Amino acid sequence: MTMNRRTLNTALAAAALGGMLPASVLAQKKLVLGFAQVGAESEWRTANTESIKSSAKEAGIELKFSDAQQKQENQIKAIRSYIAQKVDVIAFSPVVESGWETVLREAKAAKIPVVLTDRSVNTKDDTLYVTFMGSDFVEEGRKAGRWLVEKMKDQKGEVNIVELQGTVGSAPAIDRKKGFEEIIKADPKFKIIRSQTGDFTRAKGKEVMEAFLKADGKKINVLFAHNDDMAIGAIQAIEEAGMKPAKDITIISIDGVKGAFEAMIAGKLNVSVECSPLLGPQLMQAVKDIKAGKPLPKRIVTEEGIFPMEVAAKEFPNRKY
Ligand code: GZL
Repeated sequence: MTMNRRTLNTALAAAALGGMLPASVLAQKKLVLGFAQVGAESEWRTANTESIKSSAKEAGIELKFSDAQQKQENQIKAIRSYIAQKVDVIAFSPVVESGWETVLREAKAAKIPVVLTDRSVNTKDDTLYVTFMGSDFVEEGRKAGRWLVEKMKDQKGEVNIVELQGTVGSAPAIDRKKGFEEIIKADPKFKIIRSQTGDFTRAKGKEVMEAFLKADGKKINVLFAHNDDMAIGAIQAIEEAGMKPAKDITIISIDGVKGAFEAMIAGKLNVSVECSPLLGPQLMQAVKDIKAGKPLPKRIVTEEGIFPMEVAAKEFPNRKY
């Protein structure tokens, strides 16, 4: 005879009341996840935070969440507080690649598993984390480079590029630069004439682009921005300098956030390489799998596309972030 869930629950409750089962077994303890977020620096980050919070709720996982305002010391403090609170799992998106081994060793000593999301860390000891889930930033840089090579294939003279880098020392900034340069180095006409960090924010992106324009103005043919927010800031600077974004200066960026689609539909951005922030569901599944003792791959890569302005209007209604 099979019992349905309701009957089973009634029987279990009766057993507990009868003192046969401890109530704690019934009121299954909620899993607790401590998440140390980078900050709120970009549209991408806002969407990433939303994905994590809504997925935790949906999964019935108690989420302890902190915003480090892009400061490593704040992320380390948050991780230490999660260790002290004895959470079940710790997850975080490391603001920069280095400086994590000490705190990760403390988590390991406390037997609290750690999941890296979005960005990875520099460590030789990969027992310090269970898995790293996120994009392949080198491939994102390659996609940007391949799009530019194709776009400029009939261009005879020099192609002068200015680059707005992401946060100094962060995995996306290091790897996107690496992938982009790997592709464009095949043709000497491509020259990166200026490169500086805009820290992934619109404000800094605009400020640095203003300096680039002051120094090289009409000489600039292309802007490669490591994220859409810096590209959107740069677009404002280009317009204020009396030039036409996406026409006088070809603009390539990465993330694929709504603001980028709006800029492409307005004809001010040429292409955005997708970098999905929607890691929440995968993270919650990983938390449950870890607690259920299931093995996880060391690396889980998010699949992503590339969106040139020609397809932006058609694709925009499908965008989830
Ligand atoms: C990439 C993520 C980057 C985004 C930026 O996965 O770490 O950080 O590209 C965000 O928009 O600030």
